Amino acid sequence: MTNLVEVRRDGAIAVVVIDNPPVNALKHGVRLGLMEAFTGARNDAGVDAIVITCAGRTFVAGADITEFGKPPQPPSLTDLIALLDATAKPTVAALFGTALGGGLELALGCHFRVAAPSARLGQPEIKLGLIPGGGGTQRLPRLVGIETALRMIVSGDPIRAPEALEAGLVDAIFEGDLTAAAIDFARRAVADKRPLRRVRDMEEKLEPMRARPAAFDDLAAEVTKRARGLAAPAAAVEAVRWTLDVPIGEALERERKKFVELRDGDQSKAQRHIFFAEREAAKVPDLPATAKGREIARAAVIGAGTMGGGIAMCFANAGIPVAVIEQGQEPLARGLDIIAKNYRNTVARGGLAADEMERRLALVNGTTDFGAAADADIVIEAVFEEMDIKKKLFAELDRLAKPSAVLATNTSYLDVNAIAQATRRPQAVLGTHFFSPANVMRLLEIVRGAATAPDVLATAIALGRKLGKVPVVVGVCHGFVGNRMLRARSIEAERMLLEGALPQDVDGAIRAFGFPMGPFAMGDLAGLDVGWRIRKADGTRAEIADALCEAGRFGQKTGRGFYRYEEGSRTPVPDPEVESVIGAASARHGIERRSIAREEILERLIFPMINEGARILEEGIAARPGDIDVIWIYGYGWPIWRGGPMYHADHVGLPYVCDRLATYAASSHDDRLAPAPLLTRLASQGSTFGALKTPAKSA
Ligand code: T1G
Repeated sequence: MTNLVEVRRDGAIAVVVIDNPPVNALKHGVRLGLMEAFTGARNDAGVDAIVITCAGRTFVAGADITEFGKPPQPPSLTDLIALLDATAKPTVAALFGTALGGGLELALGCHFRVAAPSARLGQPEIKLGLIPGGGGTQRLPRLVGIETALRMIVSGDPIRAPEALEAGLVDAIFEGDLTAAAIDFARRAVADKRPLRRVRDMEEKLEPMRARPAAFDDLAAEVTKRARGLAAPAAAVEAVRWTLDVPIGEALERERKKFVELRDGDQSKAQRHIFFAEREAAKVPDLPATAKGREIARAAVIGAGTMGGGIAMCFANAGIPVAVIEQGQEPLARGLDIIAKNYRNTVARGGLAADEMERRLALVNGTTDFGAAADADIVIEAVFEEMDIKKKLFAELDRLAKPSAVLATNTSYLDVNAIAQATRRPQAVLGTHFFSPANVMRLLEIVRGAATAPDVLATAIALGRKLGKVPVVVGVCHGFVGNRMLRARSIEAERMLLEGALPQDVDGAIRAFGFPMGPFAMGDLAGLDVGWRIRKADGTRAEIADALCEAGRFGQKTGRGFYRYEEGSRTPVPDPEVESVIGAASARHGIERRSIAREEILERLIFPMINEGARILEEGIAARPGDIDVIWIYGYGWPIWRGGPMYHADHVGLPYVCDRLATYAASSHDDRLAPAPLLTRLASQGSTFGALKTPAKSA
């Protein structure tokens, strides 16, 4: 017996315990141990029933993702489940923590499932660009019905034990010692000679949809609405559809085949890269393990504007009381109204219970009394993006906030060190850059100042995770990581307009690549005047965008920007007026306009970003290429199935990226496009960003 699986006897009950921390993933050694344990228990006349459980904090959270892409080693999960299927003794799975993926499928191979009240059960494979590969697409619908199963499999989101009980996924919920309860459940099943039904033989819950197959199409259309570009959701729908009319034996083989196809495909490889990159991003190479985060029991947000309101909702959503401090009653009332409206909309969509909304609203205390920040454990400033205003505010906070408070700025590009120097405690200052809408976007760019103390940094990372964000630590530079790379893209986008492209050409190219929105439509959404004010402040120009702003075209908020918008519509409509503004600008520069191929447009939008990413790694502003990928996926809409800009660069091939950049640098006489030293070096060594050691700066 491997030390990953142990079998204990409790009378005639064999208790099989998996012990593979941290999440009891079904790696090869575990599968070997389970095969031996199940075979032994099945063949042991002294064993009446089998209980399967785990040591540690959770039941099996899935197959071992690190084994994907390596040669498969028997036994497989399907072999284990087939053995359970062939066992004529009651088998009971004791589910606690997160029973996910292959872990839930193992439990679906048992006759009974019992759970702890806090257990969460799900098939998250879709988030890795996969479908369940251990029978989940066939057994789950047989237990909970096709609709519930399809929603679980296509969303990848787990359900809680009470909901699982109601759906028929678990047979009972037990407080207290779950293993003891499972053993007792097994003993009673033996004593009561409970019929041993294999899930694979259960068809009754499939009948309602078999009677109305058209309803399946409607459901499939609804659950795959937001799956643009992703291969796995359509594959999951197809697999679950087999429950309507394909015998389970054949359906399981098809599922396995489709699973392997997706597993070996580019999309899943990219999504698995992000799974691990996201977890790596929270580990700061030089942050001592002794750096413990401070407790955040109360928060304060300065500014009730779009960002301030969204940030306040993050705290309320996490159950942390938050004071929202605004200068005047009128802007405060406006900010609080927007918060309440956002919650009401979520309740109306069924995304939140009304009483939960009331509970969260009660945690938001709006005030014009700056003193309310005095007892906050963290104060986050979200006021106007002007350095003097920020410095004055931080000097005030320095006097007012309690000694242990963390002072954070939500600036999206200003110098955090300069802001920190406006206080006598720069070690307590850092950037917490949320993305709009802050209560929705998952990225939190944590900007580490030169003086930021380790425990202050640890506090922000832990808080980011508590707020349900993906925290990524970056250094101080203009625009940090995301906005700095975005700027490189915007410069090239504007240049292509001068050379011959139109906004819809550029936006069309990047939408086809997988982004939800192109740079010009995004500019119109955010408001062109925002960038205009920044450019005026730092003395830079964007010829066409400036011309549009001078003409009062600020985007959606004025109904005209790079596009025009019908009354009440957010659909960008190409506008001949913009075409003439662009044409005039080309003429002013003596540029003969040409049609630019979509592939060139895409390369000129993405390769300068990759190049800037390489500089960011050289300067140590980001510790790993994976951090940059996570930032672009969770903050800027980079399609997850393409793994992020640095992963994509490796996928395309660094020598090609270098070559194209050199060509574009020469044709546009822009040295910034010349390949960065790190990029050139890796390309010449035949190496990749993926192979870079952490931190990349010293690699
Ligand atoms: N395989 C390998 N490593 C895993 C893992 C897995 N399935 N899950 C987690 N880890 C590592 C993770 O990288 C981290 O490592 C540590 O465990 C703690 O994780 C056939 C094929 C369970 C909700 O998709 O969602 O089954 O950074 O930091 O926040 O159909 O981990 O410490 O070195 O995330 O408490 C399906 C993936 C697989 C679940 C816990 N299962 N895991 O969250 O801890 S595909 C999943 C999670 C499958 C079958 C198919 C979360 C968690 P390190 P963590 P956490």
